[in-house]
Parts: sequence; C-alpha cells; structure tokens
Amino acid sequence: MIFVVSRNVDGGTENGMGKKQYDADSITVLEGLEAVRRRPGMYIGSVSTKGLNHLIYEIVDNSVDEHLAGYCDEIWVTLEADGSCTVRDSGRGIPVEMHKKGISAERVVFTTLHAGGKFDNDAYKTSGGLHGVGSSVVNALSAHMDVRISKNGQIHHDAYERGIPVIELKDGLLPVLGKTKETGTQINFLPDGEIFERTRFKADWLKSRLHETAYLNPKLTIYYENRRPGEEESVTYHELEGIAAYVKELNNGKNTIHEPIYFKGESERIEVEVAIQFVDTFEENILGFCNNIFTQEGGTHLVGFKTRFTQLINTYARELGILKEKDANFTGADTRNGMTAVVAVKHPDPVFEGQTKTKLGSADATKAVFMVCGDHLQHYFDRNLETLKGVIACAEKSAKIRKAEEKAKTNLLTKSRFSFDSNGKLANCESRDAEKCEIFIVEGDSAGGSAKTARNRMFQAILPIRGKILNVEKASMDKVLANAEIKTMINSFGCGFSEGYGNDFDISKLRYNKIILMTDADVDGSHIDTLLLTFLYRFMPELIYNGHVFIAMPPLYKVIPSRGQEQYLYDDKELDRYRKTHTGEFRLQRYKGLGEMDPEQLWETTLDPERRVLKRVEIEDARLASEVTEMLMGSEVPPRRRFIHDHADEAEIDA
Ligand code: TSJ
Repeated sequence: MIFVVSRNVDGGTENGMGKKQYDADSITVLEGLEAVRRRPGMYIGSVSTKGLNHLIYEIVDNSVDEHLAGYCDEIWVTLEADGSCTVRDSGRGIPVEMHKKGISAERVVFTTLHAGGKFDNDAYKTSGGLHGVGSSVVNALSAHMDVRISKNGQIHHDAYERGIPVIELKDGLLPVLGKTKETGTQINFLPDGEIFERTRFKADWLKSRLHETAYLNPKLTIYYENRRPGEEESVTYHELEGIAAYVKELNNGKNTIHEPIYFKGESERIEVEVAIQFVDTFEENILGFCNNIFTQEGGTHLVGFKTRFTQLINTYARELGILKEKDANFTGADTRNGMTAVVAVKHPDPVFEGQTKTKLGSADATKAVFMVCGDHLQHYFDRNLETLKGVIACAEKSAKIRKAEEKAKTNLLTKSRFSFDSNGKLANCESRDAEKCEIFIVEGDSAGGSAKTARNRMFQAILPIRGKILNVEKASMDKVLANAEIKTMINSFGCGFSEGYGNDFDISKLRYNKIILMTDADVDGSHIDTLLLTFLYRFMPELIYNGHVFIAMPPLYKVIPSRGQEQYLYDDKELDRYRKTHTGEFRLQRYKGLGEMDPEQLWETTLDPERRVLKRVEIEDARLASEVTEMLMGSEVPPRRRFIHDHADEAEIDA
C-alpha cells in the first residue's frame, strides 16, 4: 500500500501572488488565479506529492480529451532534468486566434478558471467539449509555464510565471517561433516551490497513471521519458487489448481460473465496457471508471454491474442445481469472491458526488450497465459452461466462510454492547466533541503511561497497544475480530467497521477527529505503523480517505549546545543540517524510543498541538493499494524492509 504522508498539517501557510503590475483586463483573471494560489487544495486536492503529481494529470487529460475527440493518437510525457515536466500531443493544437476582448484564445484557456475546481464542484465533467479544464490551475501553481502550439503551419509561443503572462502580444496574437508542417500542443511547466511542500514528481505514480490511461484508450500511444539524472528511462504505453489486458495485469502472479471475459455495449447513449477475470483468492477488486476518471468511491455504474452479476449467478446456480430450493441465495459479496473487474462507462453528462467527487452519481448509469451486462454475460456464460462453474465455485467457497464469520461477528458485537473498552486500557478524554478530540494509539505500556500523564486530558485520549498487532492481511476475519487490540480500537473509535459483506461502518459516529499513531522512530515502529495502517485500510478505509489518520513524529535527537537554545531534531537530515549551520560545541542526546522521554518532553515534542509535527496519511493509489499491502505484509522479508525505508524517506522534512 502506498501510504503517503504530508507533513505538518496542523499549521499551513498562505500563498500570495508575486508583486507585479497588472493591466486592467487581466484583473478579474488574476483574481481567479489568486484564489487558486491561496487555496490550492480546493483545486488539486492537496499540496503534498499527491497534489503535485495531479498537475501532470490535469495537463495530460486535455490531450486525452483531444484523443477522445478523434484528433490525437500520440502523447509524450517527459520528466525533464531540471525538475519540470513536458507534455506534448499530436492533436489540432489549442486555438490561438483572437478571442473576446482582443486576447488570444490560448490566453483565455490558461488564465480563466473553468467551471470551478474539480474538488469543489458538484458536476465536474471531462470530454464532451470541456477542453482546457485544469490548465489554468496548473498555470497558477507553476513557477513558469511555456506553451508551444503548432497549427496553421506555424509554431505559436506563449509563457507565464505564476499564472501571469510574460510575453507581449502583437495585436492580441501570439509571437511565432517558426514554421512547421505538424500540428499539436506542447506544454512545459515547473511547479512552484512556494506552493508545494516538495516539487519532485513521483515517477512511479505517473507511470502507473499513464499505463492506466493507455489501458482505457487502446488506440492511444503514450511515450513516457524520465530525463532526471540517475533515473533515465523511456517507456511506451500502448495497450491494444484495452481493459481486458488491464485485468490480466491486475491479476499478474495470481492463479486465474479463466481467460478475461470482455464485452462492450451501449444503452441510452451510455457506453459500457467491462472486463472480468476470477482468481482463486478471497479478494474482490473492481475498478470503476467514468469518462476515463477512476471512480475511487464507486457509484451507480458499479451498482448496476453488481446487481446484475449477483442475479445472474444465482439464477444459473439454481438452474444447474448447485443451489437447492431450500438454500438461500448467494450474497453479492459471495458472487464477487475472487473477482477482478474493470467497469468503464462513457457518459455524455456525468454527475460526480462524494467526499472527493469520485463517486458516479448519475442514476441512468445503473440501468445502462445493468442492461448491457445482462445481455452480454448471459451470452457468454451460455457458451462457456466451465468458466461459469468455476465462478459459481468461488461463490460457494465464500458462502461457507461467510457463515463461519457471521458467528464470530455476532459474538464480538454482543460483547461490545456491554463493554466499550473490554480490557480497560483506553484513557479516554473528557470532551465528547468529536471535532476537537484526538486519540493516540501508542506502542507499548510504558510509553502509554507517559502519554497518559503528558496529554491534555480534555481532548486527548490514549490507547496503548502492546507490541506488534495482528497482521490482518494474513489473518482470517474471525481471527481479526477475536484480537483484543483490534477489538479495543474498533470499539474506541465508535464507528464500527466494514469488510466483505454487510457494512456496519458509520463515519458520523467517529468519536475522534484525529487518530494519531505514535510509535518509535525506528524500523520496528515503522512496521507497527504499517500493521496499524493496514488494519485501518482494510476495515475503515473511509478514515484514511477522509484524512482522519495521522502519524506522530517523535524527535530522534535533542541537541544541547554549550551556548544557545536546546533543540529537538526529527531525523538525520535535520541533524546534518544542524551540524552544517551551527558552530561551537554541543551535546547530542539520541532517543531510542518514546519510553526514554519523560512526560514533559513527550508533551513538548509529540503531543502539544502547537509544537508537534504530524504527518497525514493519504492513499495515493487505491488501485495498487491491496497489491502492495500484500507484498508488504507477506512473509518475504527483503521487500518489506525496503518499503519501510522508502516510507521513512517519505517522511523526511524539507529544508
Ligand atoms: F491543458 C492544456 F490546456 F494546457 C493542454 C491542452 C495541454 C496539452 C498538452 C494539450 C492540450 C490540447 C488541447 N491538446 N489539444 C487541444 N485541443 C484543443 O484545445 C482544440 C483544438 C481545436 C479545436 C477546434 O474546434 O478546432 C478545439 C479545441 C478545444
């Protein structure tokens, strides 16, 4: 799993526009772009590395739209040696002719906020005529942006700094750099270090996103190149088999029980495309897309797909005599046991809902997917009986386990109704105002004891856990629910949990706005963080999606200079920096663990909201998440170690 952390979320800085003289016409534009710089999170989600990478996706999406419009089959994406990014396509080129008020149309694209931000708008759309959405946001958040448009035999040029044009127009038109026979758009931009916590794009995330785009657009070729020193690499993404190849890739290394089922159809102007392949493990991995956008929070298209699939499997199971008259139907989750699927719809006018606007809300998509799946799946299963039997066998396996687990769960719930904290470990806070409350999950009884003394008992609850908690990735559900540590956490948070069948999770019942993991700053501590995050991700993913989960950063060192201020340092980089910037003698105290700090130190460094450093846990890529978790939590030692160190690196503090 890729747990991304962004630092120091308690604080936060305001970003102002640079001081420049604006002409009257551009005032309204600048006001728009200034809003983007003031509240970047509203437009790109966050200013962490996740938001940073988002800039590239915003730009590339415009080229993909040009592809969907039928004018562009190739896109080049380059991470340049200087840290900037170049995106080029072979489309028609952004219009450059004179637009309203005597500005080139290109200027309008890059300086006007289109239909609000993706993250604050109820109905963000892509394709179907809304080209250029997001490009002005990227422009506003870039230290500089260079635009070259090949069109009408000429290369037209424009450039911006922090969203402000720096090239003079002649009669409202762009200067021409030279002649060309080609057409296309090329954008180069460098993210603004004043806005972003760090400005280094994550190459792996970018590659995975580009690959996904290639799977979803089989006729498109994407050329990726990394020119950053020491990372040089070129990859071409071209996936003629489309989403059928995508499910194969998702199932890579697993035992599949049949070749991918693929079909495509249309209903009421909604295009539906589905690929399904079952494996012999207990997972369900269904990815939904609408107009090329990954619908992380699901939505109506998946409802249609799941409803129809469950119906069909139950009907077939009865026809084949696998379910007898007295038997209950398989549940939906049963029929999807072992399923990997991609459901991609193209909707002329989609509505997106949910916390991150990644849930398809359009009601007509349910019916369209339902209808298309009904026709095509029936057609397929009637001709592929062996596959059908294999799929039904997966459902039978699931039903059997489900019945065993239902028992275990009943036990947990009846017990918890009587005791909220069965082993008496939680030191709860006094306030019941969830908005203000925090719970610290603390490794070890001794650190837990210090934390209980040190905390602000009004708002801070402490839950000590002992050593390494159960590895939920490898354990069955009944074992997980029998685990004392895990039971206490579920009961303390107050919002239940969800997994597999049923859904007892209700985030509105959450008792703490912040759930803060507090472990030692060493490899063991990292491992416990990972175990805890894996647990949270599997049973309460909404807590992570909604930004409630944090990692505390206890300091690694205290420097005590012979003259001057004592200071806490949070990692080795800070220590290096301290050594370089301070002269004179100092004594260095190294903390091996939380247990070595007295309550007062613990309060100063790790608990006090005014002074502590917290990292917020984000999930970059839920598509890759469970795969990576398995790698992480599986029994192989080397890759796990590697991840922990990578992870530790993520948390480094910027200069
Ligand atoms: F994001 C962006 F605006 F910066 C951007 C846009 C970035 C990149 C790399 C490409 C593009 C882009 C835009 N590629 N292709 C287009 N096409 C148009 O904007 C376009 C061209 C012609 C016509 C027409 O009606 O003739 C209409 C449009 C929207």
